[in-house]
Amino acid sequence: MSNYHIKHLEEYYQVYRKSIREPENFWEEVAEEHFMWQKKWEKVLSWDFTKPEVKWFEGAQLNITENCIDRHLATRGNKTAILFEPNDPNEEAQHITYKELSERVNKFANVLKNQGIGKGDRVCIYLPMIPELAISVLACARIGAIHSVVFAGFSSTALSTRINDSECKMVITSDGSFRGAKTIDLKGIVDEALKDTPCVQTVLVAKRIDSIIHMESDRDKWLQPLLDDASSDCKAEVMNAEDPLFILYTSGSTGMPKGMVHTTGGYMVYTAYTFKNVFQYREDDIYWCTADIGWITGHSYIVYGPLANGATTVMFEGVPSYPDFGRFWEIVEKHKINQFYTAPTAIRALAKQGSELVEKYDLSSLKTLGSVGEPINEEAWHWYNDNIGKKKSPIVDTWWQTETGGIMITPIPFVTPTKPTYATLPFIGIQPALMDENGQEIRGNQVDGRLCIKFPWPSMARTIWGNHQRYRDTYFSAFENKYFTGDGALRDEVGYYRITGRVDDVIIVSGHNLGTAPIEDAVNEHPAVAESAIVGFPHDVKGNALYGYVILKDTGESRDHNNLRKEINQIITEHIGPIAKLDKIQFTQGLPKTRSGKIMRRILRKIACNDTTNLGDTSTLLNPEVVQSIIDGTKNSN
Ligand code: 6R9
Repeated sequence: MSNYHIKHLEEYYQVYRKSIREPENFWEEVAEEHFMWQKKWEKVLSWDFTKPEVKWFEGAQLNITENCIDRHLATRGNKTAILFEPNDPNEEAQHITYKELSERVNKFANVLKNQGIGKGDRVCIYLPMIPELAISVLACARIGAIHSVVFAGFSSTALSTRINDSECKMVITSDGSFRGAKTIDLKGIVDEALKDTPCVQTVLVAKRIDSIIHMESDRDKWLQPLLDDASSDCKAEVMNAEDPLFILYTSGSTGMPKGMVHTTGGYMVYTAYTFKNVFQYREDDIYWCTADIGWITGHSYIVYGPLANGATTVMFEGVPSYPDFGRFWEIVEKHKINQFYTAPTAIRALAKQGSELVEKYDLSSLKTLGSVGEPINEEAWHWYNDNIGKKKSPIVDTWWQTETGGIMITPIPFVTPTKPTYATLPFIGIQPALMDENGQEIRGNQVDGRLCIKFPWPSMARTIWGNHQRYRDTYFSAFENKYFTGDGALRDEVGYYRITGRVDDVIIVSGHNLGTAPIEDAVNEHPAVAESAIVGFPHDVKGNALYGYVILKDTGESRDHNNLRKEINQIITEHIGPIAKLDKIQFTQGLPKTRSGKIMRRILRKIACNDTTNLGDTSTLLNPEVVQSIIDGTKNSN
């Protein structure tokens, strides 16, 4: 038990050291004490990063849903497992107990079986944030089918690419979805996507918005009548620890998304263990992660990690701006949220609205705040800390990736002293390394380099679906015997890590390495600036120069752009040095963003280089229309 829940800094260092010196003993103890296995492993770990091949708990047998559901029934049967908060605040929230979850997952699992789905088959799930999403994920896991959740904001083209890549036999969707004041015709998007997906035999359709939709005979089936007829008893399929649990696509440097494959045993152990510690979850807490289950954050920290701990996890269907920008805080008050986990992009959007809407609500239940997805800039960090956490709830800035399956570098609340914009210390069992351009590890503190991980951890992705070579090339070829994250990081004088942004975003100006994130931080310090993105463009003398895209706060008054440019560069000079000054600044209304809120720098880079002939695939952007307006605005950059 002692290793499972870390309570102070000294204990963190102790447990950390043990996890590094004897990783196998360490993870074996965690796995043994806290999970339900049908058969124990023969070997805790075997690995070879040159192939690469990693196996955890080889020979063990289990089913993750027995760990997430069945084993809680005796003691937590009537406890809420999933608390569903609908898009419309006037629609009643649903409290789904562990007992009810068990029945619903079993029924759903039997429906899948009755429709011919078995172990190893791929099932694509394209659903909004409604209970059926979590339930269908768990139903697949129950019978050993591999789920591939596609975020329900992706277009039909993106959906069909993903369905075909992993040859899904079935698609689970809904008639439509609610998103703020809008309704979205999800089934229409699926119909479009399925025009060219010969692998799909069946489409199950959940009813959410009660719209009239086209049902393709022989292919499309309403879910509810099938559930009504199904038994609520479904034996959990026996899975090997290394059997695939799911595929989740992440975008890469080429147009083809990478289907990251996660396996069962190690993923379960690591997501459960990180959840417990990173959020300091206690038995009666109500935990809310605002991500969508379509992303890795939702897989690991809405579904699997919380449920494996018998937690109450909130699923929110809506958006932060509906019916107004106070919605998140209204929900915190309504459900007395104890842990709140969101993304910097949401924090910045909410901060832009001021603090009036925050002050209307009682946020005193909050104990821990989390951030994930991109570096959190200093201004956003302080706003979050001051206005939401009231300076008493620690912010856990959690760095990790779809590929890592679970949180890798993070403070542990009430254990690790936080520092704005720092993800702080490696989590238990994680061995980061900073590398220089010549492939050498940089030792000591107050250094920066490319962030690698030099030892396997249980929840790492094992391959890219159907393309092991690409897995090797992308992650294991840049640095010998190390997993390369693609991110840059610095380690400060006490050993805290700060993620400085994707290494592909590092720009070398006059021989100096400049990360875009710290420059953006500096620009965002200007009181008139809402958001910014920095890219490099070629320069005769310096090699590269810096181009800044800047969104101004909407104050209603007009500002002198040339003065602003001077002031922004003055702040950069103060924060980083004159070397980081921007050669060009373009004021814009928006920035091209991926659906998970990341700025698409690739596009901005091309525009800055005046190379707009081939911008690549912009169809998966949240706001494709913004691209043309930025191109049109380049003539006003200076
Ligand atoms: C979980 C998730 C992964 C990339 C990652 C990094 C960035 C995520 C971060 C962060 C700085 C943090 N990132 N968390 N950068 N600080 N706390 O977001 O997975 O969508 O695969 O993105 O996101 O660049 O490499 P994913």
